[in-house]
Amino acid sequence: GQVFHLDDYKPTDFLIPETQLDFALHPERTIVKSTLQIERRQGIAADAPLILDGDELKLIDIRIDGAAPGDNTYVATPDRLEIRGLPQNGKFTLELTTEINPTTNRQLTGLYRSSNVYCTQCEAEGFRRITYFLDRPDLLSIYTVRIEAERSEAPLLLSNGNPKDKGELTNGRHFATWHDPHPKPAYLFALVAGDLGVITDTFTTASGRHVDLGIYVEHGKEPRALYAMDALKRSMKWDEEVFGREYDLDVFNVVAVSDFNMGAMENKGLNVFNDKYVLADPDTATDTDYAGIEAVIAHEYFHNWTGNRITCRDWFQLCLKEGLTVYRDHEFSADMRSRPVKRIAEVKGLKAHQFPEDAGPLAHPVRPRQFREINNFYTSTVYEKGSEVVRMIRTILGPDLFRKGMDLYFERHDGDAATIEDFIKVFEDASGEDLSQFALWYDQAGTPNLAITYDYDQATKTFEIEIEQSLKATPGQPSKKPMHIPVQFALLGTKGRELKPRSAKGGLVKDDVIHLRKRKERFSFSGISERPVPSLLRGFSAPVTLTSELTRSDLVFLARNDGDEVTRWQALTQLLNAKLTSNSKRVRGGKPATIENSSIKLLGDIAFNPALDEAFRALCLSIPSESDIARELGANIDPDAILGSRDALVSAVGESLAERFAELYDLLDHNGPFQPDAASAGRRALRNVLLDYLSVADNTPKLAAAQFSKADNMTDRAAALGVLVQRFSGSDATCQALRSFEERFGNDPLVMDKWFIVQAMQPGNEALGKVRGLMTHKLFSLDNPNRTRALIGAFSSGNQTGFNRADGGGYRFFAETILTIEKKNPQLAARLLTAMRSWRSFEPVRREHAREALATIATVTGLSSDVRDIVERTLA
Ligand code: B3K
Ligand code: ZN
Repeated sequence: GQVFHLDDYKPTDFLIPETQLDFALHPERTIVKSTLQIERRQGIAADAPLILDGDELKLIDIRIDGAAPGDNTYVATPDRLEIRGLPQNGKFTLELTTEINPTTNRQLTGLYRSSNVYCTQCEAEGFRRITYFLDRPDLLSIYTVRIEAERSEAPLLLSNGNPKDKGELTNGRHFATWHDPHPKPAYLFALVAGDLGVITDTFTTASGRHVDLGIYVEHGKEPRALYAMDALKRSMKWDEEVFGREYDLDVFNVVAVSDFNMGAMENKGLNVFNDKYVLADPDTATDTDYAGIEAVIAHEYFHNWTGNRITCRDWFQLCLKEGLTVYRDHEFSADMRSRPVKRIAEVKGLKAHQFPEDAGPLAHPVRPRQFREINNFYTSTVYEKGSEVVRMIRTILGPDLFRKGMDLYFERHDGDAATIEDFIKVFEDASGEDLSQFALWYDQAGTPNLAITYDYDQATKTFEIEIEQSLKATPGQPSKKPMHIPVQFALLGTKGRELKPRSAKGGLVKDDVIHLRKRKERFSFSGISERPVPSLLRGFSAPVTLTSELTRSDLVFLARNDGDEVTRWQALTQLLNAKLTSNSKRVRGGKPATIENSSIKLLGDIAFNPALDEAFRALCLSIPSESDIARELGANIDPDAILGSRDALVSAVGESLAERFAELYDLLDHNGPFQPDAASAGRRALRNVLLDYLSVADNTPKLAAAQFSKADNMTDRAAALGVLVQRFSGSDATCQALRSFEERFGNDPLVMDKWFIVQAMQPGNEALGKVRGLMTHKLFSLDNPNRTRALIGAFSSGNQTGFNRADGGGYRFFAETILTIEKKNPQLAARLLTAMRSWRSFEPVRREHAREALATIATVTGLSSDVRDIVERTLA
């Protein structure tokens, strides 16, 4: 396939200031007529051809200034339209008519039907599947859209912008016209038509604009959209208060559809959502679902400024809108919930997804310089690491200069298709700082490691920290330059008191931030009255790993006393990881796991400390997952040994603390109706982690079965079902719970995804047979991304022992299934396939099975560019 390079960027020869689209909707034969006002750019030769993008298109009619062009002046293929001999003055009207089939479109990009609802997904390059166009993000146009459909089939007709006109036609058809006054790139175009229920509300902006809000869902599901509406209004208000950004249209609509490749899409004024990120009520949604809805609603809304008003010049700049918007939605959730708990969750997510991506064959910079398939670059590096980079700018400049830079960004670039250079420049101009070294964060792939050593001199009361940064080679980047890394820190004395240095020498230190800029640097702090324990990388101030010479007792000290919850949690995690990895090696060598009483005591003291937030206690008690342990080990991974090591710790802690855990479990039981707020969610999280310890300690499904049947909300029900399947698969209690769940929710596929997921995650060799069996379930379909992710995605990316079976059966099944999915939905198949990116870190037997499975995919001819790109980079 073709490789695209950032360095090849060239503006278009032509502009399209105005676009008029007329849709005559039909399930199999939709006619699209587009009328484009085209202008040749200044300085472009008069004989320059106009070359438009297409994808599986059929051209029915073409006119230039109303007349049919001569046959030899244009060439139309399904993926391209080239026109020569254009009017000399370079200004003309191009009318194109194409025919498309929304029903057979199973790749879910362009115009398709989901449960009889017509909807579109155009980012990144889906608009070209609707009509021929300059389908690139730097081509901005003002759109007017007229939609015509059968009223009985589609009483609802939506597009971007403001509603202009509507009316009845003959033969039971009707129409609506929409106009979006804000110039936008084609990827933000959207159309939705169908028969849906709605909830409405209003929002008045700070400057008094009245906005009508609508959330459209399947009939009967309206009450389940109320939380999303609440989250939307809070997002609109927050963006005014924190970033000074107001909404800019008369309407804002959100539509939930059940077949969607990702979470949601920020189309101007008409966000289209995966129903998973809209629908919630206590009976069907977990606390995690509520938090996800709040975050994704906010994310898509925030794109209105960071993405839509200011878009990307080209797709290499994707992190310009995605990293920044993730940063904004993280800040929003932190303000709505508990900031430290939210931050720890982000750090866990980053380490679980982005660090392995950066450490494996798919590693790429936050701003890649080349790609074969852009859809494979909507990654956690672009999104989550991209957000970390923005967060570091704030840490380096401080909140006031950061806000000044953001204000300048909005002022200077409103209406632009911008670049990362533009973004960095606003912060340089606002602060006077030189960020050129910092900009390497956008260019260098991989997770830097900081190796840290300390030295305390009692006589001079001086504490020294030496930090050496290193960054391993990644694909295409053999050697790396030192980066500017902000390390937020404190020096802790007895009982965790912060010792304030009188002065700092050596490298640059400003307030509580060490600015590491050389490969190796020393920072020396005077006036330190006692030997301190350093608390480093507070708030996880940079996406790096640390190797420090902190002793076990230093870590225990930090886990008990650090005033920063993130470093406190990090110290505990580091302690547990050391134990879990050494035990994994013991178990693999046939030796029993060992556990010190001091670790158990530490966990108990955290669990029973009423001064700590319950959500924080839950995070501490959820010991590192099997994949966390695998990542710590890094090589020669044996998932069965890891599971043995982890279970040994859970059962030792559970057994030692059983009585007091049981008391706390009862104490945390709630009275009164379910509330989705952060404090209530934290209490449930703590109680549900105790359920696992207690069940393992007792070795009976009784408590989980009781919780399952008593539960009045999905969080507690799903947690109990998880314990039953993880710990007691095959027991009567587990089978009965699975049956009762299916009876109750069997007509709601979205809820049944939880039932598929929990079974796909059952540890051990039986999981594969389970998954194969569930693929024949009447609700299961490889056509639907949510179902596919629930079963195949959870199995391959969440089930360490079941998927990575020693006999390779999991990999062979997966390869086969990927090839089936690929024929319908290449984007989904490619995304799922990234589950195999860490194949080289397994022990030799599994590694060889994994390589063979990947090779069977790679040898298939006619693979989609999506899957070909992933499989080849994974094997490279
Ligand atoms: N911008 C979309 C992602 C589109 C993915 C295209 N393959 C959702 C988001 O990040 O908000
Ligand atoms: Zn986004």
